Amino acid sequence: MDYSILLDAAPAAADAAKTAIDRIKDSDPVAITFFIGYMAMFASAVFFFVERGSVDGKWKLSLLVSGLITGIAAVHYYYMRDFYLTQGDSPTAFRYVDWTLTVPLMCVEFYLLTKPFGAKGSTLFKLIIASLLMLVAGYLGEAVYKDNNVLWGWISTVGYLYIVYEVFAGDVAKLASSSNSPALGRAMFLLKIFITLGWSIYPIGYMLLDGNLLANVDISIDLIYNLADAINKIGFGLVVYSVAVAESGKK
Ligand SMILES: *C/C=C(C)/C=C/C=C(C)/C=C/C1=C(C)CCCC1(C)C
Repeated sequence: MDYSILLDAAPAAADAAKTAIDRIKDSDPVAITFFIGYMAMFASAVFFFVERGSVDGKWKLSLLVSGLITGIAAVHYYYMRDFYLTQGDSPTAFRYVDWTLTVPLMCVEFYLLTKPFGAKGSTLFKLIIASLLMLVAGYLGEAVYKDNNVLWGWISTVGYLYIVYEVFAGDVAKLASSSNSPALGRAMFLLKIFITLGWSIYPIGYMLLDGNLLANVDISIDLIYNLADAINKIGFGLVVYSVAVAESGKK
């Protein structure tokens, strides 16, 4: 048995471990946001699961979905944090696996908000298809056809704009305007803010890719994505939580 390969590998492994510790020691902001993201997602998931007990019937499902979104993200942040620390590179595949699970769940969340006012399953279906187009195209541009990331970014944007359209003028908007609950009205207003401002942080991050509009700006794409995830997953979860509490008459 030839053990020399192990001896060769040992210093490399030690190096990788050292860089991980060095990154934290050097207060690498990206590494720190992966840590904070992990803990914040985890804590939010616990919060949403536990708070299910304090809201009325139909809102329990909404809080369960919020808990799943942040819980799934917590698991991915655990791996992304590790990947970033040891490889010093963007965990693009983990990132997109996470989004592919959590973005459709966010669409379920929008659907559940408008369901009491007659939202149809077909609306949910359209939102999920649009979000998948957005994410698959984004992944192809970011990981597979990097040289053509601008083109794939535009294709992805078509999916994104369709979701914006649904929320502002399509089915989701029509239903929300037919409700007379002030709490739901407020939630729908905030939903629009999250979809237009909160979600637009992602394409801005994407523009940092080589050859894209902001390629010369010296910011880590992960810093932008981590910030956006915290705002959108935890922030929107809290919006749903506040409607749920208000509608449960337990303010
Ligand atoms: C929890 C994760 C969320 C809410 C992720 C949302 C992601 C987007 C809205 C991504 C959008 C993109 C574009 C509109 C164009 C460029 C490629 C993407 C995938 C970054």
